[in-house]
Amino acid sequence: MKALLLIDIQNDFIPGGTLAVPGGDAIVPLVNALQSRFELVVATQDWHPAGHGSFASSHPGQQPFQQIDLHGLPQTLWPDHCVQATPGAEFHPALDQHRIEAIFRKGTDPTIDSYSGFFDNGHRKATGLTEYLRGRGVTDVYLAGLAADYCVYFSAKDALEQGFQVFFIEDATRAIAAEGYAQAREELLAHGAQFVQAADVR
Ligand code: VGL
Ligand code: ZN
Repeated sequence: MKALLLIDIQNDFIPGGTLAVPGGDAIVPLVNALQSRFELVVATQDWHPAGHGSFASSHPGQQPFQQIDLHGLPQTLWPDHCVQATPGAEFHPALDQHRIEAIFRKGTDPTIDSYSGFFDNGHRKATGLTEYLRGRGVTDVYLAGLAADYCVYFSAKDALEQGFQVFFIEDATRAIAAEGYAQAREELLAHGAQFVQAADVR
């Protein structure tokens, strides 16, 4: 049984948003077409409280994209993004939501970031996504969404670790930075992930 996991297709990650992923809007038609090929579609939503510890604005003197230590974990600082209940946190208006059966929100703890849909960055707390998918009999997880080098990558990595077969739908993702994505791709391949194109998903 396969499931489609839609990662963070939210306004702030789309051109015009505060943490725009180049070409992020181009994936939406592909993602919409993909949904009918799956019995189960699940989404994640980056959902930060205002003043989240991953925001550069929470650290006087620091700038977005600098690296800091956040309570013992390395942290890239980001522009404020996906603040709970703001328009930037909403799914892209063109994203077809009617087949999304569950939404897993992450990044709600102000003290720790959460790129993966499965765990926070310290692997301290689970979101419940693993049990949800297992409970539905899912064996194969197909990933699409934003950003390829952050939340899609970390979700894919955790999905592999949790024992799922992982299919990364490459043309239904976009990266923040090409170098980071190239490295992430190599690592996922080495751990058994498969990279596929949307047209090849049946
Ligand atoms: C993401 C950076 C910060 C993502 C979320 O969805 O890839 N990236 N928060
Ligand atoms: Zn975030």
